[in-house]
Amino acid sequence: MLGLQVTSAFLRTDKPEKVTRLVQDGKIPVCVVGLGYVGLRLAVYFASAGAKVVGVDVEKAKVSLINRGICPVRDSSLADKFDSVVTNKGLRATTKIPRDFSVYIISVPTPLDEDHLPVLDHVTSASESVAKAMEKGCLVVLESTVYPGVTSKVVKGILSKVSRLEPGSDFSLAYCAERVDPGNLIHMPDNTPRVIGGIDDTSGRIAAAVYKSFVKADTIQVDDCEVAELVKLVENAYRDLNIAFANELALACQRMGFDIIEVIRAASTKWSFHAHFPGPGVGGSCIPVTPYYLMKGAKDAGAELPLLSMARRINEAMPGHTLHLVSDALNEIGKTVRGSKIAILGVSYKADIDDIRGSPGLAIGESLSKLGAQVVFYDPYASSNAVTGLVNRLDDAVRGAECILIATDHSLFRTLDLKHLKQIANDRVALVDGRGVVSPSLVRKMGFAYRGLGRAASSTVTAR
Ligand code: SAJ
Repeated sequence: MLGLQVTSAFLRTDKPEKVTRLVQDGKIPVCVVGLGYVGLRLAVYFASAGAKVVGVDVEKAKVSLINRGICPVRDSSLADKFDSVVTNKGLRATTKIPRDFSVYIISVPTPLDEDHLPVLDHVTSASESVAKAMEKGCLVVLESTVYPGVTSKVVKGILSKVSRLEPGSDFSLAYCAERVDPGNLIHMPDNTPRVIGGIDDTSGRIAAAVYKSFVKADTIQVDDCEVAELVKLVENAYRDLNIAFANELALACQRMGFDIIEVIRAASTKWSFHAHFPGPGVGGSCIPVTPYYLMKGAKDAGAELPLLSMARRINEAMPGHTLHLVSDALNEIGKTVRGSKIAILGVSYKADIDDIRGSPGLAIGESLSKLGAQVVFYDPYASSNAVTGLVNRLDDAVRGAECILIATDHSLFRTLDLKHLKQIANDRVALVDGRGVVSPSLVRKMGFAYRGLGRAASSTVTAR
């Protein structure tokens, strides 16, 4: 590994393309702090571009899995690259932040507390650990989703205080938001543009050069860290707003006698309509959280974002609306929630991944259990040690059930053998589709009592 003085010379003064090449040649080593869904993917992509990468995580079990060549997350879009970088030793994991690395990238969780206020504890503690390990001439990048000012005030303050190095002249500091969509096989880290902002122009340029070692798409350098931090919040808040619009429309369509899925599909034939669909809740650790970071940043500056908080209220109410559909459908077959067996298909927060953080299915299941239902979960992506009441076989979940609730739009739930499920369920059975994945007319024809989020309770013609 090049001595730090040399790399720091490259890092601060040399042509950016040299930095890119040195990263790819393994001469500028990269340390990724935090190996969650985002950090692990980042470490793997840097390593697959040739970089020497050390991944750091507080979870010993995760570190040992990675060093044994076992990917700790089930994500089809990561599996192959992970195997190749671990076999050729491009990626090593540890619990201790290595000293005198040229590049440290912090990618740790930024959750909310019970009052929906941002929690920066992981960011501050990671910054302290990096500050103790870093030397003159290095680059530090924050990837975690934060509100404007965290990089240039909170992180910069900790790094300079603890390392006693001068930001800018002694080390570079930038913000580069992660743009990861777990399970997405189209938008991958190497073909997704990245927005980068530095505490100064040089920091931004160097950070862009480091990311170019694996990012083949554009690296867009914006004015400073604050702009880059705000861009990330805007991207995700935009999504939360549009999901709320789809959810609000869905509730109206149920009453107006329309099928929201048909309406949105048809509307999305217009060039300026970006389709979002209703769901039983907005899960994950990004979309439901980001709007609160944006509201906090705005509020600190005396600005209000009422539309965002309204959207959050709409989305946070969707598990309740879905529960109502279950109760309504059960009533149609002369049953109540209390005493009914309810099979919930899907605990992952979104299709075709194993992440259950903020899972709408689990939230609804918990409420149904409290109302006296016998709730059983089935999800081919989830593991039974993470979910109580999860069964490994679909038939075991559905056998004797009075209600089937589809809570996640896993691809395989679009081709369920409904005829078979009808045969093994209770003789009178309801099916509630929270994701618009089954055909209402087909389900009704099979004799299910059907309810669909955003779809009229009975056939659309009679309801209008
Ligand atoms: N959802 C809906 N209706 C929709 C889209 C999503 O109800 O039309 C629900 C999902 O089921 C899920 C939640 O919202 O429960 C979040 O869905 P998501 O696809 O946005 O999932 P995330 O959290 O993985 O979002 C990621 C984000 N990446 C990160 O910041 C980590 C976000 O940047 C992307 O916009 C998003 O993927 C994407 O575009 O797919």
